Amino acid sequence: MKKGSETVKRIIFGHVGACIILLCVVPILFIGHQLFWGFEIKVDQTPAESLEEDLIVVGFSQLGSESGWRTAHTASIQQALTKDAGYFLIFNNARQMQDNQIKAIRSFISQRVDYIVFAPVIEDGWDTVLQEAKDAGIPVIVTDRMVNVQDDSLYTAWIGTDTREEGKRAGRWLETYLEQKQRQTEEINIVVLKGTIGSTAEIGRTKGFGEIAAQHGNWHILESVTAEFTANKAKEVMRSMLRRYPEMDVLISQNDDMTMGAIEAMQEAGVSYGEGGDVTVISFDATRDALELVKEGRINVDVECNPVQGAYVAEIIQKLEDKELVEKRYVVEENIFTRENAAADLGKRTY
Ligand code: GZL
Ligand code: ZN
Repeated sequence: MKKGSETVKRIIFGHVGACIILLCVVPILFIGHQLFWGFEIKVDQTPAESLEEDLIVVGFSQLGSESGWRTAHTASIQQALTKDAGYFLIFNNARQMQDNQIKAIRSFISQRVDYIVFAPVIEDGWDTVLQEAKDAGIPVIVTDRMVNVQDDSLYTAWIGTDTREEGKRAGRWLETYLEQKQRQTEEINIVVLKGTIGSTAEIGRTKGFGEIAAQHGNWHILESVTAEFTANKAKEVMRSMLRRYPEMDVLISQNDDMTMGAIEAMQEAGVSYGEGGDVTVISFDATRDALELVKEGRINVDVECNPVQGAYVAEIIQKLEDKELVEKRYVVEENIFTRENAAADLGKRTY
């Protein structure tokens, strides 16, 4: 076989081969890239096409998918902002990183969405990007956690929960519980698993519980450590705290996912917990899985944080569409669950 034709053959097959690979690889890379950045690609429609159907285009920046509560919150927004209800929803999961949320909001601005909805992972650091949204004339609706901005005209409305009240409810429950057990004068050793530092839930629950704890000289918070609202991190942190604080009496865990992780660590260490156990367990969120443990007495009390906020978001958007005034703050209803009332609620709970 002549050298030339050999080379030609190599080039042809090489070239054709490269094209085939490119045709296969490029789309996979594109989809992979989009999925990595958490953009859900709606291949059936582009925002432009959606405009013909007169859909309201909403960019939703969700902070992450760290907990059962978060999953329920996301579902609530997606179930409210459906195409049948007149919306084209662009969803982004920021994986608990503020930079990803800022990138997503900038992308929504460049796509000229009608509204931006976002759950800020922490309270600080939003002034610049929210000013860009305001300059672009795009209303911003904050949901779940709060933003700490100089100028509160940078967002149109906030829907969320009163996390400071949640913290106080936990403290007041502990007061009552200790009185019932005739332990109100005992030295009570407390450890705290905190959520994401600087998030509204962490700030509020820490502050609220702290205000009640400050009224009891015999309550000692031995240590407060963040486990980022995740079960895995909480198991790791709790293992270490169990070794360092064998005298632990109370665990305050700022969400149910961390509580599940902490319970695994206590089971592993042979430490008794819940009703009649050495460690009294106080949790937040009141998700379905956790309420099952409340019913069994393995979690003593669960302070609800209500993730069902989608209907509020839709109501606010509709009012804005009709040029009506909207409230600045919408606080959703929530409860506190113990063995006495957990079972009754489990039947109708959607998360
Ligand atoms: C509370 C919310 C918190 C939940 C956690 O408003 O921001 O984030 O308590 C979730 O489960 O991760
Ligand atoms: Zn004790």
